[in-house]
Amino acid sequence: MSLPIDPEHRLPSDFVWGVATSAFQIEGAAHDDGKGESIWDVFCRQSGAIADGSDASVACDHVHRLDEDLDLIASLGVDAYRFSISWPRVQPQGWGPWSEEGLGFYDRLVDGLLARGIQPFATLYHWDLPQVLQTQGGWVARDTVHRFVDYARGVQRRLGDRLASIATHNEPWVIATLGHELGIFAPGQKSRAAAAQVSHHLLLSHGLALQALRADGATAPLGIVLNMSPQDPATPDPADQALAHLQDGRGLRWYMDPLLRGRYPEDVWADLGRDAPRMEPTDLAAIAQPLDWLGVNYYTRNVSSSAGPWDPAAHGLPVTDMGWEICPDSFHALLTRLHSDYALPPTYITENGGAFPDPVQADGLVHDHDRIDYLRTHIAAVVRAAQEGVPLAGYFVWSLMDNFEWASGYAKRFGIVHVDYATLARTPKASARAYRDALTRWRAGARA
Ligand code: PNW
Repeated sequence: MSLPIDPEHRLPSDFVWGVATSAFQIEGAAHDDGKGESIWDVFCRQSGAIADGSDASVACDHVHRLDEDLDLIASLGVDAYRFSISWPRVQPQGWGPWSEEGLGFYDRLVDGLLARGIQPFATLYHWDLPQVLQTQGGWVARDTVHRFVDYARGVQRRLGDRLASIATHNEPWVIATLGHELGIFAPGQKSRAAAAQVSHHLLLSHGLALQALRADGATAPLGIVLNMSPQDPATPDPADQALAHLQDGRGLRWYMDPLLRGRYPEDVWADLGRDAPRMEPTDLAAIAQPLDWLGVNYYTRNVSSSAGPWDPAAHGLPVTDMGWEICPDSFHALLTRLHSDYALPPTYITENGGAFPDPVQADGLVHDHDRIDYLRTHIAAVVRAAQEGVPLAGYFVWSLMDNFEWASGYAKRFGIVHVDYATLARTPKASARAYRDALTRWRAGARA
């Protein structure tokens, strides 16, 4: 079985194919020399926070298996590897002294990628805030914005000349909404006002970091990664339509409008009422720094129903193991909509993939045909959008390997490489081979 990525010059010949991970989800080595605790280390100890009661102190033990994992990435034939840097591993208290052990780890990761001809795409913040900063108010506190800018400058000083790309934040909506409004992700707060303030501070820290890194002579292209789900009304009923529009405002326009147009969407601001964020007069201009690139993470669409939560499985629609509807047409619709509504910079699909049960078969292999199908149809949506003029520059599969899926623990598997958590053995699934073969064929066609 293969992924028929059509190679007929429909994508730029420098289109970047990659795989993605994040630090907390794979690294382990949570208590290694010099590393500080993150809010996720603490959150995992809260009873009931993680579905299987697990934590990520070992995870995939990536820190201690770096060379093996570098060879694994190289074996996939990808152009690029997207990873994140653990702030408390390199700056244990979130400010002040740096950890040489921590910085040295990322030095070896970046050099190991470059030695194998793989472009390092680094994300500065994929949710693991140093716990010391949380005790001082976390992202609700404006001070954290300045701590983040200092951290970004330190990383750039040490690694910047060797990175192919730097993202400030991964999915500010998830941090704000799941972490501070719904309380199902770290730090587990439940306040709409706190969430709104956090979203503003994340955007502001992004903009100020871009200014600072550019002033420091950054050479790597700078961007931000947003998660996006199209919002479809459950019925033509005006109440459902209005809800879908508001959900789109909260999830997509709330981030895209300040980044690309220098203002928050009025309808969402008005809906927040007294919960709207406090800001200073120059904040919006700071947020709207020119982006060298935009990252889009897509998994599913959302259906808005004024009658309450809408479950795709209950409507007979195909879903992944997360219960998320499999909907490649919505992916294509999202990309063309972004292109018509905004002046997009070069845009990368920084995450796309699916969780599936993935039983190991009698032959010891994982024949994950569901995942191959998911990747095939979603990559086809990307190719179609690119052909229609959407400025797409690359695509990253989530994820390189099975890992700690946040509040779901280890039960949900997104990897194209299987991880046996008893032995930590890595075994490429059928999807890994299909992806590699597709890239090989695409390159042959792109050169022709
Ligand atoms: C993203 N939602 O998280 C993250 O960037 C990854 O770290 C994660 O493993 C992956 O997607 C799969 O979950 C999300 O509920 C988590 O809308 C939740 C949502 C979206 C993205």
